[in-house]
Amino acid sequence: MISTSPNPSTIVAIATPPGLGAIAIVKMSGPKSLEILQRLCKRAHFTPRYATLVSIYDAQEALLDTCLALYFKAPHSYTTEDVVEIQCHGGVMVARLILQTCLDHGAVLAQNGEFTKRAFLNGRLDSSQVDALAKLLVATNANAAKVMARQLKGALKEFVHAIRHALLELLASSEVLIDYAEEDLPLDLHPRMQAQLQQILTKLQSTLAISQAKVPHIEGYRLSIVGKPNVGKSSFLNALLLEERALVSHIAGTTRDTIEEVISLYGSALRIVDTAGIRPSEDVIESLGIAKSLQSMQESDVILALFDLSRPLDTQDQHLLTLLQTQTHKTLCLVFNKNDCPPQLDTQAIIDTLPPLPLPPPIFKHQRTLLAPFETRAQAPI
Ligand SMILES: Nc1nc2c(ncn2[C@@H]2O[C@H](COP(=O)(O)OP(=O)(O)O)[C@@H](O)[C@H]2O)c(=O)[nH]1
Ligand SMILES: [Mg+2]
Repeated sequence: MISTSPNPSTIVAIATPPGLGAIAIVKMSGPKSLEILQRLCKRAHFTPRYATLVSIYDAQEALLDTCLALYFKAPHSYTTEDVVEIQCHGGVMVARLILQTCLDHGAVLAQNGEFTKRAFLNGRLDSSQVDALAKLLVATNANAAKVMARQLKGALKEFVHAIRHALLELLASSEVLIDYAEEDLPLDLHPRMQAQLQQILTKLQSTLAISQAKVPHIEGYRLSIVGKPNVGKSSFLNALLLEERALVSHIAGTTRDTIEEVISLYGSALRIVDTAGIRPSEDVIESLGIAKSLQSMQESDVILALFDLSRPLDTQDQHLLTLLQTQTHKTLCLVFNKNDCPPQLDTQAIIDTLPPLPLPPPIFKHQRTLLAPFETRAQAPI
């Protein structure tokens, strides 16, 4: 454990974001927390971990609010110090007045993240938990929030401790092997150690593989809609979003820049990118847009490649197919658009050109539901 200062200050901060709301929370941590609370409320006794209804007064004894106060006695608190939480009425003013009174009574304003810093320095949280907390606070999808909640509760910490413990035991055995090489040691000690080491290695490798597979599940999937100009990419984006987000027109090259939108799908964030139509172009601006389309394709987990069912395969489609052939490690979905028009495209020729498709990520097992809004709309002439 890293030791903290022997005389820590008592820090105070408003823990809730500013703005209109029913409740705001003022939080204190440090040796003077209880004394300051007693002065705020003119009340001597607080039972640790019990909510107490109190009236709070400023230094001039003017009533500020009627609040709920919670006192956590050291070391049974978030920071392991004496901690006080005052739940006052929301809005910006009441919490600010209570904060100011705490400062008047000797507390100092907490730095950003200082409560968690103290929790870490005092051994309440380890670095995996601090990391989880930082990610939990900015989580934008349900999966990320749930994974980080487990990590914050100590799941990763326990796993690391278990591995460390097993490795320390192996270290002890290997020192015995070296120091007492002449003694009558069990004959199978060496192979047993090798087997244990292999077990640890397998566990670490499988955990790493599972964690890597979960990354897009937590951070979200990136999906690019690509195709030649005018094939219906922007229409497809709008159909997925159920809103007219991107401009749609019969003029080729309408979408110059990539357009990104995030939707939440089965608890995961799905970042959908509509791209500029890919074709050989002399136009400087269009070429910049096409370069961004290619980059977006490289960075995506899933590529939705659109083809126009109402026209025969042309050199622009072939150019796209050549590019798609290089994206073997990606999940590729072929979309044959404009199925309301008489078909002219040899779809089997396109499928045969491409390597076998890898399995889609788990989120796309719901593909039918995902495409439902589009299917509904695509049936009507656009
Ligand atoms: N008939 C028909 N026209 C479509 C369909 N999807 C898009 N379009 C039309 O195709 C043209 C180009 O669409 P757009 O989405 O801008 O294509 P993008 O250049 O690939 O983004 C527009 O006139 C659309 O209305 C479809 O499924 N059927
Ligand atoms: Mg477009």
